[in-house]
Amino acid sequence: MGGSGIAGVIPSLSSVLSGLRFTAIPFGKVPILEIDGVIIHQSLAIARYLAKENGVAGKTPLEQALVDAIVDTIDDFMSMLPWAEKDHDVKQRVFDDLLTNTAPGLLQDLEKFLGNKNWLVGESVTWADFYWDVCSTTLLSLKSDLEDSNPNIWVLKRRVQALPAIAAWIQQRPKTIL
Ligand SMILES: N[C@@H](CCC(=O)N[C@@H](CS)C(=O)NCC(=O)O)C(=O)O
Repeated sequence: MGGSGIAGVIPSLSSVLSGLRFTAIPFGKVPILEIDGVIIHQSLAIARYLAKENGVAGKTPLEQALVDAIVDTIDDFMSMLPWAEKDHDVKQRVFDDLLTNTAPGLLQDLEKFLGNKNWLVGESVTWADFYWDVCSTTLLSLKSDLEDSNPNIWVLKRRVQALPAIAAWIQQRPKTIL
């Protein structure tokens, strides 16, 4: 800031934005969730908090550890995808490679972990199942033939989407174009 006249007393846009960045968005990234004036950042920390609050984090500490492990396993793969790569050709090549050569192994491992169970962990739905549903929707939008093998994890996806609250949300949520 600085200068004389009106320009000297009105803060510049950039100083307002940088102020917002460090007060409202502590680490400068979204998503964030504010609970009673406390801001939580990091999507998985937010999801885990909401899961605990709503009884879908796993019934025991052991189940919760398995839920976290599955979420982190799926997230490891989703984070390898170079979403922010600016070079279109490089981005396309890395996406193709990961979806063709790496994703099938992950899906096979998830299929094995799920086995014939109804849910990934425990006897009822957890946020690991929700996370699988969300991430697999993205994966299918990028490579639809991933659905051609590992049938049980796709049945699980449909099971999650058939839950009344999830089905209602799918009807009303905004459409996202990748
Ligand atoms: N690991 C973080 C990643 C957060 C993140 O990278 N958010 C992006 C949007 S998807 C962002 O806010 N970018 C703004 C920036 O980097 O300035 C999470 O899962 O919340």
